[in-house]
Amino acid sequence: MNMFDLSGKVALVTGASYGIGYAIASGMAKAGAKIVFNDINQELVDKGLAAYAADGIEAKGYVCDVTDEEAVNALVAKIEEEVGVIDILVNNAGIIKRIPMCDMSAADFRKVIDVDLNAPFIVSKAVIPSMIKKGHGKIINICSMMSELGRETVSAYAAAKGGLKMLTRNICSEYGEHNIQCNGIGPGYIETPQTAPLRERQPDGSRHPFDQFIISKTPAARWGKTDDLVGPAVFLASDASNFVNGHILYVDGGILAYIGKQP
Ligand code: NAP
Ligand code: GCO
Repeated sequence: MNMFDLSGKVALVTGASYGIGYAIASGMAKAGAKIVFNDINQELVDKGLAAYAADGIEAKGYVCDVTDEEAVNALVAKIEEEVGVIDILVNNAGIIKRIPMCDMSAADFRKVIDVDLNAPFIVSKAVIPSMIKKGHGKIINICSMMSELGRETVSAYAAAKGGLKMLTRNICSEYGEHNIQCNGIGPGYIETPQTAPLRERQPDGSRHPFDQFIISKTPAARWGKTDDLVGPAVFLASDASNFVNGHILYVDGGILAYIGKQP
């Protein structure tokens, strides 16, 4: 079972002050990894550091906007100097804007693409050279149900996450010969701040219509929890997945396999 041990590995998880990134980073820490994370401002980084410390995890946090290539290159150089070469990268940072496409500005569309697709390119490009020198590396891109499906109001997000699926496959294709495995995790609908608007109780105390819809579309009949993603992430970060490459591991309670319950 040592194949799942991450001891001696440095893991960078982007946007990991809370939410899915925090859970994945915490799980990797418990598997032995040294955790490094970034977030968009010092307040969030401090919030994350306090949370990791409360969980007994010694993490290092840095302020960095993942869309800023110069800042990302400086961050990776600083991590390599202060912590060590990054063995595991989780491209987790992401945003969503839920706006009907014809009402969405090009600027809003570009912003989502910038964070959810351009940034994983930028950060992966920054860490791959040292992974090649070291002779191994793991890149895990946090994809989505929207890597496979569309729905109203999430055109930019679906385009980005669909692109992220193919960027995952291309990094696999281009760098697999250097013993770098690049895979994706496709979470289903997970209880985090990002999906909180879809789960808000209605004024009459009833469940949000979208909440009820997702329950009917999920064989597990529940929203996912961030902890549901930890095992899959540790697997893809570990030696247990050294011959798994270009794969999107959907952790969705069965949504993609299911036509949905008859009303
Ligand atoms: P979240 O709660 O909104 O957290 C996203 C994190 O990324 C936040 O800390 C956020 O900081 C950070 N971030 C955003 N833009 C950034 C930037 N430019 N530079 C650095 N950090 C940035 O989201 P989540 O639900 O945990 O989702 C994490 C990832 O999983 C995202 O890629 C999301 O698309 C994906 N995902 C989520 C679900 C779900 O159901 N929740 C399902 C599938 C996939 P701020 O607070 O400043 O924005
Ligand atoms: C939405 C949700 C989804 C989830 C996730 C599903 O508005 O449909 O935010 O996009 O965030 O990506 O996998």
